[in-house]
Amino acid sequence: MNTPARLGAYVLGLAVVFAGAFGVGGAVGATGPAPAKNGHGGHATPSPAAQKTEHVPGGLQVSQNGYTLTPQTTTITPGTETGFRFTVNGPDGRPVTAYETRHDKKLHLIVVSRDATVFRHLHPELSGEGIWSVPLTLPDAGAYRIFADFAPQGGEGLTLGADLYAAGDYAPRPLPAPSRTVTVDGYTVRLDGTLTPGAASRLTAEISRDGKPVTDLQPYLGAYGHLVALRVGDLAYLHVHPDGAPGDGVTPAGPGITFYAEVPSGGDYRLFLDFQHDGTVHTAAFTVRVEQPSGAVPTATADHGADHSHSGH
Ligand SMILES: [Cu+2]
Repeated sequence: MNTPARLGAYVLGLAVVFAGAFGVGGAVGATGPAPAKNGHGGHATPSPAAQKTEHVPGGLQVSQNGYTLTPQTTTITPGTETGFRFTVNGPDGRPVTAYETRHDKKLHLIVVSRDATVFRHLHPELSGEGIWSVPLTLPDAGAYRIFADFAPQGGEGLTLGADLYAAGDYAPRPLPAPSRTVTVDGYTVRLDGTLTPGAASRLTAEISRDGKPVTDLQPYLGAYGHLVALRVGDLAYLHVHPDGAPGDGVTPAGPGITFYAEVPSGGDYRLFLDFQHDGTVHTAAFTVRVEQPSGAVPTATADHGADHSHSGH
């Protein structure tokens, strides 16, 4: 958390999370709308723009690059604490037991309701056999998505997603209206910045309490803030960390936390910001509408056409 290299990794992570499954090995290409392998005389190095169009955002797949998220529990009772267990099975089929530590933890577990209103950010315990477990209580019946954000030892970071169900009568909630200011636990958090599809976009969260800027935020997971962004509709997962880190001599402990985020498309997003103050972690949830630039082809795919729906090609 206190080295330039680590900071670099954060920034690099932005590029990897949404811009690039290309960072995690060639196998990923097969999951996207990849160009025909035999065609075009074997492009050894497709342009970065072309790569961008092929990647699949994190969290949409239960299995990727040989790693599979395997919940041992898929249905729970709402309002009741459940010992939620899962494994990540590696290419050999066995539970992975060795992980890289990233952002202070070996694995980050995010649980979100399908309507993107309920959010949990948990850090399960790992047994020697590779079984992760964590107490989990979900408030309401319905469908949930779990995300395991991790890197196997020596490997690249992955976010795998799986479904989880809380039994009972389900009452879906409408998406909260877009808002740049939210209040949580007596704190007011304002979010500034414009998310632009396909580009690293600067976001700033400013935290105040009782009308006064909070300037003594506490480090949480090696940062002053921790932001998860999910695309509404498919819960594509974007894990973003701030620009700067506690103790680097330049990053203030509030009131502003700066992030760089890259979203893959226009649409609605839910952003969940964790921050720690006075020993407690708080989560501010925003709905952000991202405009697709008018007339813009998402990336440099004009030659092949992003929507050649009926053309015979
Ligand atoms: Cu975490």
